[in-house]
Amino acid sequence: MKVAVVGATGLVGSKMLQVLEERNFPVTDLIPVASAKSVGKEVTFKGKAYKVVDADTAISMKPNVAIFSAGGSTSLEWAPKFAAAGITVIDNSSAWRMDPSKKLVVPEVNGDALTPEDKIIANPNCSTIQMVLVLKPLHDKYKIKRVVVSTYQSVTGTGVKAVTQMMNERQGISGEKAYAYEIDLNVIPQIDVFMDNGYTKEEMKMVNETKKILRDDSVKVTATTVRIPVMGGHSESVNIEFEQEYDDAALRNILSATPGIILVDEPAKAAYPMPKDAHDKDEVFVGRIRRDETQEKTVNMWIVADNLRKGAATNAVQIAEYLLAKQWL
Ligand code: 2RA
Repeated sequence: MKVAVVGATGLVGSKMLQVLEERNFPVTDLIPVASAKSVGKEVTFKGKAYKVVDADTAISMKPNVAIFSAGGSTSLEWAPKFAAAGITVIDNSSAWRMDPSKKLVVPEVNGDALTPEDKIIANPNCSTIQMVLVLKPLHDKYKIKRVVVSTYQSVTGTGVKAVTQMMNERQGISGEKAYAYEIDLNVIPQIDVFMDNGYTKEEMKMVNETKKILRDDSVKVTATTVRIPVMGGHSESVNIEFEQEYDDAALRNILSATPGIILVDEPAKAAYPMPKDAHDKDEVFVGRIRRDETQEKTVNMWIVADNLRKGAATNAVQIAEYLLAKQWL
């Protein structure tokens, strides 16, 4: 299997290489792709060095699949060119997510929406992925009426520049800024730009992508997304109101029986999910499950996942695995 990774030198791109290797995806030839300034550099994959090439060269090398994490503008320009050459694109940017002709996929949730004709497939936003994996089995059982989510998002979601800013501030070193404000010892209640409705793009991604992935526009979602100075992953406080009454034990059993979810929920032992424990793991961790005592048919919970893995690289590779299993690659 010839696999191109577009954006191979970035934070998510290099995580994609790590995940492809860890999961033994049958890569016979890796094609790392990056911008002109990185062409000629080398990346290591399965102990072998591969030279970074540009997008045109990558197309000429005829990969079976191209996994993109290179930003929206690069995806808008190049994904159609890869697809036109018969190459299946799995794109981690937001460029195609809300395009009605493109599938937005978390394999465990709506992988069945995929067809062999899908040549550009969108990987959802990291904060959406970890939430919908939890929402889906509960929606199937109790029908979700409304979701209120507040996120606590790692600086790794922004990229290397943000991680460097945080570490510089922590060490009292001045340097390049990814954010308008200090991030260390601070929180920034803005991720991406503000829309006319007063919500940020990140918040509206969670609203709109959740409906698309659950294939149910009746699910109401409202979100507040916040950047915090941590590394290991994104955390989310989620309040879910159901149409039907739920049973506490049954809800826990449903979640613990769902592939990809690990319950960490023993208050008596102060056991709950934290980014430091989710770091570099593919699962979504759920804890602090408790009935909302202010409203019937409503539950609170805390959801944590590594945003670079299940939130990006692993989900994208799992889409490729799904297509491979169907023999569509
Ligand atoms: C973030 N979800 O955390 C966005 C993009 N990765 O910044």
